[in-house]
Order: sequence, then structure tokens, then C-alpha cells
Amino acid sequence: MDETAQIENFERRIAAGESIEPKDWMPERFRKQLTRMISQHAHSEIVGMLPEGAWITRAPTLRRKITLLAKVQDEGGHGLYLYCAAETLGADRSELIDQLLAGKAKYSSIFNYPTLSWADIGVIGWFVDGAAIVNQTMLAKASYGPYSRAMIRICKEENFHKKQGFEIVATLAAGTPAQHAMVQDAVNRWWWPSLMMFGPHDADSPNSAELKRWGIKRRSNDELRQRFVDMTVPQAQAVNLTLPDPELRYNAATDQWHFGEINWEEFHRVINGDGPCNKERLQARRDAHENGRWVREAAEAYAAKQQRMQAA
Ligand code: BYC
Repeated sequence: MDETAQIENFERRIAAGESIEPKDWMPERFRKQLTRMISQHAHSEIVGMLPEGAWITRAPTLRRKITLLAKVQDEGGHGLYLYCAAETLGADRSELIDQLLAGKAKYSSIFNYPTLSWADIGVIGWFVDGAAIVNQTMLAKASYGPYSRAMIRICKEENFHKKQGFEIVATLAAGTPAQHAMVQDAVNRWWWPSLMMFGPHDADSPNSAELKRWGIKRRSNDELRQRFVDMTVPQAQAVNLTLPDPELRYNAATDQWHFGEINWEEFHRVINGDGPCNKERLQARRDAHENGRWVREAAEAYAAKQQRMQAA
């Protein structure tokens, strides 16, 4: 088959809802886009362990501590599934990690904000995992098999993460006036960065058209952001918290919540390395990588020894 026929065949399979698997023919551009997106997603999971990890030692009860520990470990596991999915496209995991450590790879903007109080842990579960579920439930239907299968497993765990977060929020919101104020403050700080997680407006999203054409993204950035807002506003009302947007109002004609404009200047600053915690996050990953060097070297030496013994 010549390349035009291969592309036609590939697009026909996608249109028929078939899953593309690692050994199937795929356009180089499809491979490149997926490697970009999956590796950014993997980095986000790993860097995403840091803001919440900072509260493991300060969790208010043993039960909260065990739950948070499990959640942060889950994020590490998600990163590993996703690096494996990127490897099925021919990417080299150590190169991907080097790109992250060199500050050349993107990861989700949300993880460049600080966790200032215990209430932030609840709000991250509610907003950040909530936004991730909206996005990843769509990606669970992506046309690339290893990515969509990773998403199905990840979404199951994210649902538990969201519930634990909302339970913390509901408890604090129904607590003392000081606890209510603490959780309201966390909501005020995390709301807008959570909306930024969905990426730029559709008209300003250079990758969306290609990703949609090849069935990787089935919904646009703006559609998913709207879905998240519509889902979250009633949840905030149910626990007597307000969202920090004076323009927020229900539109009966569309049955949707209208919301104000995101600060895109802040978004671009954060994704280009100048958010409140970008430097701290990268330094923490570099330190972890360096501190783990002896483990990698020991594992490699052990594997080499096993190979020598088998060959002898
Ligand atoms: N942050 O053309 P666009 C989690 C970049 S972790 C940073 O719309 P695309 C969790 C974008 O990459 C959840 N960068 O891009 C973990 C592109 O840059 P390049 C993370 C962003 O790919 C721990 C440029 O802007 N989820 O759940 O069509 C604890 C133009 O954008 C962001 C994923 O990674 C951003 N927010 O759409 C708790 C999901 N937005 O590469 C929870 C997978 C945009 O051209 N990824 N950019 O230089 C996606 O769904 C899509 O890649 C995005 C962006 C919606 C993020």
C-alpha cells in the first residue's frame, strides 16, 4: 500500500470506531501527537504527587493520612501506566524524563500552585480530580488502545480521589466558622487554575483539530470546561460554598452556567515556567531523580548479573 492508501485505511478504521494498536500502521504525526500528549500527562501525574505529598505528614487524623498516602501512591502508579503507554509508541522513557528535568516538557499548569492549608487537599480532590475525570472519561474512548485502556483504570481511581476530596470539603464546610473560612479560601484560590486545566479556548488550541480528527480527543477544551462548571456549581451550592466568579449565572436557554473569562496571561506565564511553584516542583523532581540514582544502578547491575548467569 502506498502512503495515501495507508492514511485512508487508517482514517477509515478510526471512523469505524476501531482501536489503533502499537503494531498497527499509523501516520508519524499521530505517533508524535500521542507521544506529546501521553508524556505530558505522565509528567503531570508524577509532578502532581508533590503538592498533596507535602501534607501527608500533617494530615489531621490517621484515617486522613492513610487515605492521602494511598491517593498520592495512586498518582505515581498513573504516571507509570502512562510512561508505559508512551513506550508502546517507541518513546524512550529516560529521554522523556530527561526532558521533564531539563524544563523542556510541559506538565499540567495546576501543579504549579502551592498547597497552603489542609483544606487545599480536599479542594484538589474535588476540583482537580473532578476536572481530570471529565477530561479522562473522554480520553478513555480515545482511538489509541494503550492510552484508552490506561484511562479506564485511572478514571476508576480518580473517582475515589474525588470522593475523598469532596468529603474533606463537606466536613470542613459544615464545621466551625474558621473551618468554613479555610475551605472557602482554598476554593477561591483553586477555582480559576482548575478551569485552566482544560487548556486554551478552542479557537486558540493549535492541537485540537488534529487530535479530534484522529479520535484522540472526542470533545473540545471549551466543551469539557463547560461540563466541569455545570457539574461543580450545584456541588458547591450543596455544601454552602461560593465560587469566586461574579459573572457566574445560570442560563435557562442553554441549561448551562455562564462563567467569566479566565486570566490567560496567567495561564501562559504558568505553562511557560513562571508560575508560583514551577522552580520548586522541578527542583523536587531533580532531587528525587538524583537520590534514586543508586536504585536504578543497582537494578541495572542485578539485571546484567542475571543475564551473565543465564548465558554461562
Ligand atoms: N497545562 O493545543 P492545546 C491528574 C499546552 S493529572 C499545561 O489545547 P492539547 C492528577 C498544551 O500541552 C491530569 N500545558 O493542547 C494528578 C500545548 O502545548 P504544546 C493531567 C497546557 O494537547 C495528580 C499548548 O498548551 N491531564 O489528573 O490539544 C493529582 C496548546 O494547547 C495546558 C492530562 O494531561 C495545561 N493546563 O490540549 C491529581 C490529560 N493546557 O505541547 C490529579 C491529557 C494546554 O503544543 N491531556 N497546555 O507545547 C489533554 O487532555 C490535553 O493535552 C490538554 C491540552 C487538554 C491538557
